[in-house]
Amino acid sequence: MDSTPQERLSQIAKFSTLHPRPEGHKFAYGTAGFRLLGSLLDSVVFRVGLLAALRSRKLDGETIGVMITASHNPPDDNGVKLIDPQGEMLEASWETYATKLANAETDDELTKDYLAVAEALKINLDSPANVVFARDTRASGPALVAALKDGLQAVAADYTDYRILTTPQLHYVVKCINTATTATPYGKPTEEGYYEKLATAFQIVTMGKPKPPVITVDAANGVGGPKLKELARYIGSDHIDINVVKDEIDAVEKLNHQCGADFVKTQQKLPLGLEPASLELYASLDGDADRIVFYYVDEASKFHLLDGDKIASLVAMFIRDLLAVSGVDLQVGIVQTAYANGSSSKYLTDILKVPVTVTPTGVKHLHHAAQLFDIGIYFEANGHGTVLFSNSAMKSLESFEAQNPGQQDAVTTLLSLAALINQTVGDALSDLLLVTAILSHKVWGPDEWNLAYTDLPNRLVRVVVKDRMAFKTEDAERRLVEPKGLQAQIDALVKKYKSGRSFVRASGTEDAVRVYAEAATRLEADELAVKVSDLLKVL
Ligand code: 16G
Ligand code: MG
Repeated sequence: MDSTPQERLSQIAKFSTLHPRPEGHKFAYGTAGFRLLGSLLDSVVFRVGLLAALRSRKLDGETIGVMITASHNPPDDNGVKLIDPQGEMLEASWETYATKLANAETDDELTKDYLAVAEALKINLDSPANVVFARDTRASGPALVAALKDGLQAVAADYTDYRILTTPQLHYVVKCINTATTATPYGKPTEEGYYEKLATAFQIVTMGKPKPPVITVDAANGVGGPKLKELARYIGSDHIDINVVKDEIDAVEKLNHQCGADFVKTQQKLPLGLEPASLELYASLDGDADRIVFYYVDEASKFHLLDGDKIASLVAMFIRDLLAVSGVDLQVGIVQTAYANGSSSKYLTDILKVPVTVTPTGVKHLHHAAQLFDIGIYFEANGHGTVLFSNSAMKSLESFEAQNPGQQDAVTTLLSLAALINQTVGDALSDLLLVTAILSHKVWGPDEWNLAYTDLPNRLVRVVVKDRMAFKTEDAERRLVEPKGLQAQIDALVKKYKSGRSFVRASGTEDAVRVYAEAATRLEADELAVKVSDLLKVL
């Protein structure tokens, strides 16, 4: 039944009074959505409900996803982000509306802002709205889900609660729902559908190959633990051996604590308490399982990190070789950020001869750049990433007439890889299967994988400054434009170091700037990082 604008206003206001905005906080929808202390998020999540419904209505009732998670952040934090119909990140122009609604001071202002967005975008508020949502394992999750439901009810949106999922699982579900009646349905829009699709694809990709190396996975005591165990059960122990550790989801305070992908990558060391066997393969997920890094220790107990750059290189090599065998002519491209180790970019460009594009940090930037290739491989060094097969690439592969069994094998493997890889967003579980499947094909352990190139020693430093917004960059964040004069000082320092490289950018998720430095030796990389950081301290 159609309602009047007045009735709508009062309905939203009625619910909104139950979710008052905490005073003195400025909220911003950033690279990872809204993210802050869970106790401050109630009003924000309620308002995200309003926005999700608007977004769905704007897109003719296509289903929008809302994920409640704070990824690798400490247990008391939480966050919320929207997922667009094809399983992509929210369209950037809508981030402003999200920020606007979140910051409305009063219930009145909120309803006005809401109607203003609807009017500006010509949204029919009586049309259907469909939203699905899920959360990670954080203690603040259930209360935030209640706030979200109130937001959805306030604007009469239809919704389905998928309860606890990894972030990439929800992205998968959103895409499945919105492609269900198209010529290329993505899969069954359920958690089981996700496991079935990945398990079947993994079995096909590795058919006739030896079992991949046994892998021990640190699940950061987050949602990835139980989900990975379930996935492993679908695949079966005849095909893969996955040993999950750090899977205490009920010990909420242990989430991401001295373990997980972010800890291992930034500290460049093992999760606390892990006692690795030499030359065995290990991996760490983050708190919502959209990110993964691998590692191992060698016979001399030396720790070796196999990060997003190493994953990209392994995958690029494998796909390039399969294409060469198959004879299908498709263009492969790699997308990295400024954080990619210089050695990886050199290996990809000079040895594999695959074009490398560099974008600013943040999944959405890499994702869009990867869409420009037939097969676009993107990974951030921190372990976020996936591979995108364009529609035309899929058609070429599906219609290819193989001349011999070798070609047929290669094409079948490529097609199953496309099913194995979660193409909506980087997915730690899917990436884990991708890597292990490649290792199974190559009959490699982690040390053989690591041989492709040697990382330049590097250091990442977090520096708290007075105003991080004063740091403006260009050239995919590799150079500072402001504060004026600073880049010239960095250049002068970098010149003194063999294979030196350093850049400074404002964090999108924390109130700080980050300094990255790499150089020929560990000592020099550390020194360069310290010297560049010192430049910032005088500001
Ligand atoms: C967010 C981004 C991640 C990026 C990181 C950078 C998504 C889903 N996540 O976690 O891609 O690497 O921010 O953080 O886009 P920073 O701006 O604090 O360095
Ligand atoms: Mg994450």
